[in-house]
Amino acid sequence: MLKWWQERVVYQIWPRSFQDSNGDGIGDLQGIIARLDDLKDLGVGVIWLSPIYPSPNADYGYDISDYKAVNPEFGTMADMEQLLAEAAKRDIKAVLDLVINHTSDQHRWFQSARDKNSPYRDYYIWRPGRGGRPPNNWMSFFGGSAWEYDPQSGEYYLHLFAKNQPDLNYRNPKVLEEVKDILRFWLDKGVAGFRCDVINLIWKSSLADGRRRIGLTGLEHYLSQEGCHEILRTLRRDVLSHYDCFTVGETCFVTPQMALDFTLPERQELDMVFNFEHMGADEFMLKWFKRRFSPERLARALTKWTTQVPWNAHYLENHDQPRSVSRFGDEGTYWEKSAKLLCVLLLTLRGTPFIYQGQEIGMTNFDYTGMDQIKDIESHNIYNLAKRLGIPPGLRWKMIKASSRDNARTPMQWSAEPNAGFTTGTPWIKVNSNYRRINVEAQRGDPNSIRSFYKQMIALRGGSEILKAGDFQAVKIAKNLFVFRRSRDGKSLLVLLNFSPEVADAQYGGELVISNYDRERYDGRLQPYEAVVLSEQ
Ligand code: TEU
Ligand code: CA
Repeated sequence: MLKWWQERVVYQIWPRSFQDSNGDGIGDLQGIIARLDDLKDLGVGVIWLSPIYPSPNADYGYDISDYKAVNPEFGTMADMEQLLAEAAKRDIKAVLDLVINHTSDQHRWFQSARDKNSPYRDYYIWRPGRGGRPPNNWMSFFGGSAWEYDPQSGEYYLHLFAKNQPDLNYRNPKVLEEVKDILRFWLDKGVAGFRCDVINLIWKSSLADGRRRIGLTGLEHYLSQEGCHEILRTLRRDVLSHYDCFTVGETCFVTPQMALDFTLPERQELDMVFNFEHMGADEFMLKWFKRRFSPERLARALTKWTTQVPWNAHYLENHDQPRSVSRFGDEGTYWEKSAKLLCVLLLTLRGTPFIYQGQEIGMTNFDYTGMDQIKDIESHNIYNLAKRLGIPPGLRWKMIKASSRDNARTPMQWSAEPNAGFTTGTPWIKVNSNYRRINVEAQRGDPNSIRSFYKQMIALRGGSEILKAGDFQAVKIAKNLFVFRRSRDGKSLLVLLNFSPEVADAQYGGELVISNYDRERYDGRLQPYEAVVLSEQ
């Protein structure tokens, strides 16, 4: 018997860029409320809100300065309570982002902790330097050392991400009690679960120097450590198990075995995790080093995870990743077909599908021309690091243009009105100029639109025990062809995906269930970027 968070499709909202309701150019909670009918119409069963808490916006909400309040830029606690009520009226559950590896450096705990005698000192990880240098050789996810010197207290503090995001110290039991309190605060308001930010990094087994590696020196001391499992079991036992809720871990560098250790029901830790392996299908080592997209690599990663881990959280894009149609599909001739192909892939894999705002209308990477338009701290840090390393400006910009998180953070495109109907004011970040062509209004009433196809596929999945609960088996993985079978109770569906602009020979039999092309029956040849689902009975 499936749980509700396995039956439903999740829609991720990055509030700052979703819908502005008061003309200040920043998305907000009343804006989300105004769009709930759109999401209901799409067939969404859960919304995941990226952080809605007060934040100085060093990392746009992932640096939290108060865990039990609402960012005044987004609205009030009354707005949040109204949002939860309005979503519930539409049978849409809401989950929040739980960011407990670190707080903002503006959180009152940290501000107090800068005093060595503060009771909050040990909420964070402080160490003296070594000969005027950081306590160890660990590197930050956002480039540079993972330590920042604080002159006020004469020591360094650890930050795996930006220096504005000091890591919490889970060796201090008070920190875990604070987290339990935060969970209860929101669960008592009716929140139905949490997406747990970098949750597999929260326990640092040692602060010893790390083995030298490209990028994240030190990773082996904090990646998916046993202490992290103990914390998750405690949170589940003491809080989460008392509510009808789910948790999905964002677990970078996770392996299938680690995922099993986090998510097998008998482990009583997380319900599912996001992995990143398929995101490497167009990357070389690091996300900043692009290589030609390989559909075969994408298919192999998805097959590996879907066969080795019983239940996955599947996604193709989010607020950290470039747009999937630009990356794994085609922005030109086959924009619509390839967006629909990616829709079929996401909604026919075994696991909970996560759709990111704008993916349902085929929003593309940004059309920015320079760093002055970029807001993301990660992009600026990497750009400056590349500059220090002597990488020429043209190549630096090419890296940012292809991989910047701002590709996913341009305002949601609702209509062809100014600023794509996102705001009546000046948007906090530039709207993609293609909004007149790509927007919800243009697609809502068009039965052949990408949005209409998402609506169809969400309904198809919702009505199919085979797609929701059926077994998965890869049938063929070739250069541009991915064929897999979903089966249950003697019935099966075959999914055929052609990731190329060429016609592909794919001789498989079955009754046509759906294609992203207009056809009555399947003839054994996939058109460019064609996706076909066949019923084999
Ligand atoms: O991201 C964690 C993470 O792995 C990032 O390094 C991410 O993979 C990278 O930015 C991709 O380019 C989470 C949040 O999703 C991200 O928005 C936050 O910046 C980060 O944690 C720190 O909270
Ligand atoms: Ca606003």
